[in-house]
Amino acid sequence: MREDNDRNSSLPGLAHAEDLIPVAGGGLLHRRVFLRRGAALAAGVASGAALAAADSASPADGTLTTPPWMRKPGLPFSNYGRPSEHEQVVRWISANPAVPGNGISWTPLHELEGTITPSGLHFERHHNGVPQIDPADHRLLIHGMVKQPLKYTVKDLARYPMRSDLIFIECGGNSNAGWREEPAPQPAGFIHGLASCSEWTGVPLSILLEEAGIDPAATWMIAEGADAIAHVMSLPVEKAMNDCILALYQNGEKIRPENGYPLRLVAPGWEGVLNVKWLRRLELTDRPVMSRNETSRYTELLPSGKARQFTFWIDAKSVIMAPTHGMTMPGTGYYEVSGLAWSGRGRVTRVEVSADGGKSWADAALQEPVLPRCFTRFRMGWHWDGAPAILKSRATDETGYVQPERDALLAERGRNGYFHYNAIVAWEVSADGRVTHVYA
Ligand SMILES: Nc1nc2c(c(=O)[nH]1)N[C@H]1C(S)=C(S)[C@@H](COP(=O)(O)O)O[C@H]1N2
Ligand SMILES: [Mo]
Repeated sequence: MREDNDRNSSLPGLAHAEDLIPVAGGGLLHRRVFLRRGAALAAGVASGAALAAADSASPADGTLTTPPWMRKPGLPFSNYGRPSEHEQVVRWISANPAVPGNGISWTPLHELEGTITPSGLHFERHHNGVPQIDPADHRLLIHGMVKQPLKYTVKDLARYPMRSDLIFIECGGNSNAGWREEPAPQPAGFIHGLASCSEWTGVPLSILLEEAGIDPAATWMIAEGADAIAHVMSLPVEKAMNDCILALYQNGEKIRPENGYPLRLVAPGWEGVLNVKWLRRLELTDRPVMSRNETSRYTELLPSGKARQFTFWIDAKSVIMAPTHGMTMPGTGYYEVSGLAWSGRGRVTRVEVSADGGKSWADAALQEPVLPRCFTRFRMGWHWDGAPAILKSRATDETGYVQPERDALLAERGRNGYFHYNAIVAWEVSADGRVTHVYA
């Protein structure tokens, strides 16, 4: 988050810049501020210190000192790059020590920018650990209700036509702390970071299914992974033929072992559990397999006594990533409120932000490109005057679906929920600048 250096500063030029007139309660500014350079400068957004101020990197005469790293050649080349040693951005692991290999690690979404998740920070959800697969000994079998069963090596698959899609994957259990009575005292990524966004490249599944020849009576496809639990999930054939990818690459390089090396099913817009990692078998059938993860898990018992099952789709969600729980605002003045929005059903068409707990809303700027089933970055100018505020964001997708308030979601789904929580998230900013997760 960018901020004003100067405590209690007003925004110079505000009176002359129409773009900086507040557009909603609590000091939200017009989104055009981000689309016009001139307006941002007029607002005095730049926070560079005055030239006369001396600090460890520059004397008072307006010159710069020569730092040690300019006095000798730098390090040699490296075969594989790593983040700077000054950056310690890591996944947060919450694994069950009683069940080896079962657990999760969270993407620190609040510490990242843009929309692409670095591969080494993609969230992880394993039911039985990461299998150490030698690609030479890995096969994909397509069988069941097909004209001819087919078996592929990884090298065979690499010869087929490929496509790339920027796609988020989100666990159906993401954000499930929202079902608890008390708001989880965690920053955004450690409540909502079982969602990550990558460029996935691989073979469109329809090509291979056509090659095998699907029996018209087959309505389901059962996908199995090569991990010790042999994770299995059922998908309708229609989805398999429509847009599923057999991914070999993630962000330009071979998929990381923890995300499914050497081969994973990507089911765009559908919940994470269907994106079977370490894929080894696709069986065409006329009924779902009724595995644990599509019966006792990733389903929810509704107040009516019926359970939601095979819900598949990820509904629209948005979360403000900056500021987030645990931060302290360094002072009043100008801030950029920024976050991520996504929907499994297509493009995000609108994200509104509120600084007064939802009494008034203003449209945030959506950063281009806005792609279907991909993270969308939103940004909103905010002048914080030091009064207590409650920040919220609300996403709408191209189907017209609007992200619900928490009360509305609880009223619809009841209190047995554990999965598929997508309600509006609220961060309270108190007068001393502390930011806290609240239900409001
Ligand atoms: N073979 C296999 N595939 C799997 C799983 C698994 O444990 N084994 N976990 C599923 C779940 S519940 C999710 S949310 C996603 C997580 O994908 P990621 O670890 O690449 O983020 O993978 C899915 N595919
Ligand atoms: Mo999941």
